[in-house]
Amino acid sequence: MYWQQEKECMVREDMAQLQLERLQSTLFRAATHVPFYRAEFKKMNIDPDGFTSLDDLRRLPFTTKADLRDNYPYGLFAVPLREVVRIHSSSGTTGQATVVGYTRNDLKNWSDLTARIMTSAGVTPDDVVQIAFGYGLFTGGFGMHYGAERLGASVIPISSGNTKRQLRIMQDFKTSALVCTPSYALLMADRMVDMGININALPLRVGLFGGEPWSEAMRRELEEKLHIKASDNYGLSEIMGPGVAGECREANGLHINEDHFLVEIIDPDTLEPVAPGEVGELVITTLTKEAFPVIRYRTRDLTRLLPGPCPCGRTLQRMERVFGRTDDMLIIKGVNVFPSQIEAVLFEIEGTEPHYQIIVEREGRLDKTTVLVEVVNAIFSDQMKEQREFVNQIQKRLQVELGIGVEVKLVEEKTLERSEGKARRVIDKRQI
Ligand code: DLL
Repeated sequence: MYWQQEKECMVREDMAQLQLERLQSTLFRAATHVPFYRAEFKKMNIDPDGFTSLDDLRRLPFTTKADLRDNYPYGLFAVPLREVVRIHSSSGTTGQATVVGYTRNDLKNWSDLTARIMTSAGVTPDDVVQIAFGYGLFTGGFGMHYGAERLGASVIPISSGNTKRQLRIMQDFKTSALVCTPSYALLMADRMVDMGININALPLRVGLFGGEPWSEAMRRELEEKLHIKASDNYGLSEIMGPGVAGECREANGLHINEDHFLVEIIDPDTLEPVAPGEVGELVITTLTKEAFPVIRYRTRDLTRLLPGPCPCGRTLQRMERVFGRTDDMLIIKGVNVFPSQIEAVLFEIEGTEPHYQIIVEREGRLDKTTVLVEVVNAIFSDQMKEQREFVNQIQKRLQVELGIGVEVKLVEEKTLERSEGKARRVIDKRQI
C-alpha cells in the first residue's frame, strides 16, 4: 500500500524538475521575507531569480545552528506570527534553544510526511499506535501523532515516561505499533521481562524508532525481544521534526522525502560535496516550508547516499542510517571515535547488555577513556580470574575496533541511568 504514490514513485527527472521549481520559490520566499537570507544572498552576490539548475545550489550559503540561535526566537520566520499555528523548539544540551514555526499548510505537509514514514514502515489504519515520544516542544510526539491520525490508525498519545503504565496500556489497549526512541524501546523490553509480561500474548508487531542513533545489532535485539519488525526514521526539529526520511519494509536505508527536502552530502572540513556514495555531513534545504524555510542546513549528521533502486518501488533516494554526528564524534588521543562503534562491539559479546556509558577524562595531558558496561549478573558471580579475562576480552575487541586503548569497567545490570527519551552515552569531562 502506498501513501502518496505519485510522489514516492516519481520518475527521477520529474522529481528533479519539481525540486528545482520548489527551490526557486523557497529562495524567493527567503530573500523576500527573511532579512538574514536577504543579507547573505547580497553578500554572496546571489540573485534568487537566476537559479536555473539544481547544481546552482552549491553557490548558496550554508545555514548553521549558530545562525538559528543568533536569530532567536523568531528572526528566521518567513511569515508573520499570525500565520504561524504551531511553535516547537529544540533545547539542545548546550547554549541557546532554537525555535521553529509552522503554518497551517506546513502542518498539513508534516502530517502527510509522517503518515508516509509510518505507512512505509508497515503501519495501516488497522493498527493501534502507541506514541511514547515526548509531547511538547520536542517534535517527536506531535509529529508522529498527526501522521498516525492522518493515515487512520488508532492513536494512543501516551507521551514518554511512566514505563509501568506504558506497558499496562500496551496490554489493555492492544497496541500493535510502538513509536519511541530505540533506547526507550529497549528499556520497555527489559521492564516487560521484570514484570513477567508474556510478549507472545501481545499483538505488538511493528516498532518505529528514531530520534537518536542506533545500530543494526540493536535492531536485532529489539526485534527479538519485542517480537516486532523494527524500522528506523530520521528527522530534526530545525528542518521539520520526524518525517524527513524513513525505512520501508526492505529496511535497506531510509527513503528521503525528496519532494520536500533537497539533500547534499558534504565533506565537513572542505565543505565540498563528497564523491557519490561517500560518507559525509548531511545538508538539507527545505522545499515547501512556509514559516521556516531553511537553506543548506548543516545537520552535523553523518551518513551516505545509497545507490540503486529499492525493491519496494519507491524511487525516493535512500540514505544509510545516521551513525553519528560530527559533534558526538569523540577525538580521543587524536583518534576519531563514535559511540556507535563501541555499541557494535558490545553487542557482539555474550554476557554484555546493550547499556553502556563512555567517560572521557584528562589525566595530566593524556585522555583517559573508561567504558562502563552493564553485564548480566551471572558474570559477577564468576571467579575474579574469569571476570578479569572477560574485561580483557572486551578491551581487546575495543582496541581492535577503535585503534586506541580504553579501560573497561563492568557494572551490574540496571545500574546505568536509563532514558525515556534520548539516551546519554557520553560524558566528556574534558570540556569542564
Ligand atoms: O529528534 C526529531 C525526531 C523525532 C526524529 C522522532 C525521528 C523521530 P531533534 O530533537 O531536533 O529532532 O534531534 C535531531 O537527532 O540531527 C540526529 O542527530 C538525531 N537523530 C534523529 N533521528 C535519528 C535517527 C528529532 N533515526 C537529531 N538516527 C538529528 C540517528 C537521529 N540519529
